[in-house]
Amino acid sequence: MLTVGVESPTNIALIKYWGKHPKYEHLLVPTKSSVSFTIAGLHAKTLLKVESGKGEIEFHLNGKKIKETQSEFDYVRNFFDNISRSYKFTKDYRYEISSQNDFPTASGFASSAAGFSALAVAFAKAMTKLGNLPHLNERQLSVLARLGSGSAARSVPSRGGLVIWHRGFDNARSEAEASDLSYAETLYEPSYFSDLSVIYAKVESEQEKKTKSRAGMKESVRSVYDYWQWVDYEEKVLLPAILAAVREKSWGEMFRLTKQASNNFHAVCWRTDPPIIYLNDKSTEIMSTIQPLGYAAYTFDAGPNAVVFALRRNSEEVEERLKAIVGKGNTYRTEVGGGPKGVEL
Ligand code: 2P0
Repeated sequence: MLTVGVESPTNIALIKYWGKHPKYEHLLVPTKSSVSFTIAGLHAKTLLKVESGKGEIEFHLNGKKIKETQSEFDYVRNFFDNISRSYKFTKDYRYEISSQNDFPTASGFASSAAGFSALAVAFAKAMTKLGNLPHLNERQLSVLARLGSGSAARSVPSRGGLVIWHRGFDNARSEAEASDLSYAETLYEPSYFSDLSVIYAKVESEQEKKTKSRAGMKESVRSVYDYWQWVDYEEKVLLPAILAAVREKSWGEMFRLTKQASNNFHAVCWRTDPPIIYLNDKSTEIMSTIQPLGYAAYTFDAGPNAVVFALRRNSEEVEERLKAIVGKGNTYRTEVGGGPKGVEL
């Protein structure tokens, strides 16, 4: 038996991924490119044990065995089915996966991005050791992680920092090319963002039920009447504008555009039929508190918790404002961080 361990960070998007291209849906190729910060201190640690078998999977998440009937198991099974199309040898092994999120409870986040990034990197390492695969480069690894969960592609680049995930399909002449061209890479390393802090604000209670991203984005692509106009605007205007602001270290402009991108994403969710409403009263209170500040930005994903970026010199004050809304134990301050690492066994 061979065991490989990988620790991988989560990421938070400034320009969101929300929808798969209908032609390449099974390959998790997105309708548009997205941009994210890799986050320090929020990791998934995954141990992968591999032995001869027939593609069997055993999956433990945070110390609990996940049953084959649970949706988390489906995601993992889909991942192995997906990669077995390219790598036939995948089905010659049995896999035991133990994944542990070391996310502070105060962050309110449990993301599939960190977990699938760690699993994809661990799988590739194991298969290289077993002689089935050559050493994969980061681009190939991020494609592999994407086949587990789209946003996981952005957690793979080893330098972390600000990462772009290219939608890729524009220049593709085949399905295989569309898949190979849709990868993530670091644009700026974490040290470039030493002026910035990242603050998580947990709003949701544990039992809140929400629409899962995978199902929600499918409904948005199907039913939002101007979905493709939004995609076009983000791809051609908003994304390049955010990258220009980062290049110039115009943080105020980056904050302004980040808020706009988050609002646009939630507007798309609202206009989905039936509507998807991820934000609650506390989320909108955070929006109205942070919106006027030139030195901070909020962004929200598929849930009511906020991630706030702020100038480091203002970050204590911003965290105090957030504490006044969500309560003292519900914020977590961190920074932009690096990519995945091997775990010593
Ligand atoms: C993002 N989200 O860019 C966006 C913003 C949620 C809101 O990526 O179906 O779990 O596994 O590819 O990666 C969540 O979607 O979906 C997500 P799948 P995923 O971070």
